[in-house]
Amino acid sequence: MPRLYYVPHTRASRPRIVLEELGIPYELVRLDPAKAETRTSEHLARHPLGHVPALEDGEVSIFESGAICFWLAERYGEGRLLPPPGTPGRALAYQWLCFALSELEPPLSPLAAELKKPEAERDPARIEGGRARFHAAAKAVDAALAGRDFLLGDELSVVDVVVAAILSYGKFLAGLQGMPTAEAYVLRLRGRPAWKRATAD
Ligand SMILES: N[C@@H](CCC(=O)N[C@@H](CS)C(=O)NCC(=O)O)C(=O)O
Repeated sequence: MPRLYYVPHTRASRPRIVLEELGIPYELVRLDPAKAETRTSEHLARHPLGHVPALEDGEVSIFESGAICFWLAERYGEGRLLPPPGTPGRALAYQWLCFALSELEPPLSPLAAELKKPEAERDPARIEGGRARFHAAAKAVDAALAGRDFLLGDELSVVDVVVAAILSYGKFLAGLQGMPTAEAYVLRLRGRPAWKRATAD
């Protein structure tokens, strides 16, 4: 049974949503960063930076939320959640995963760090720049979703989980003004029973 090392309200929610979408049994190991449980030697052996998520699944021990989501779909999806390897659909899945992790997500951590500061200490140019970078990438997703329910077409895939999770956080930090399709997509994904179960506690 896959074992997911997990902290709520973090990137570890992505593979948990995928596990819930798959409907397979899994073990959830909750770690508390406030008690340094992500910095024990055991956890550092699973993840060199002591982050979550990390997954153990038989002989497989991997980290990185995107890689874990892809592995789970390939191993347990039985044709769901990812197009077969070597198809145009799989090529698009790689494209959107890489886009999500290298274009859509990177502006958000510096933006969140800036917004955490007391208002008088914030740098408005950094906030504006971070929001503009996020919006440029989010607009590409908004355009790609025109006329389709999911990024790869009519069926949910793991890239929707990763992209919608990032868009959801970005919506909180920067809004999705002028992107009604992306906004509706985030709300639709967040309303799925699997998403609700995975993020309820
Ligand atoms: N690129 C990694 C990022 C992992 C990451 O930054 N995890 C954060 C939570 S979102 C974490 O583990 N924080 C707790 C800690 O460092 O103790 C992924 O997508 O899995």
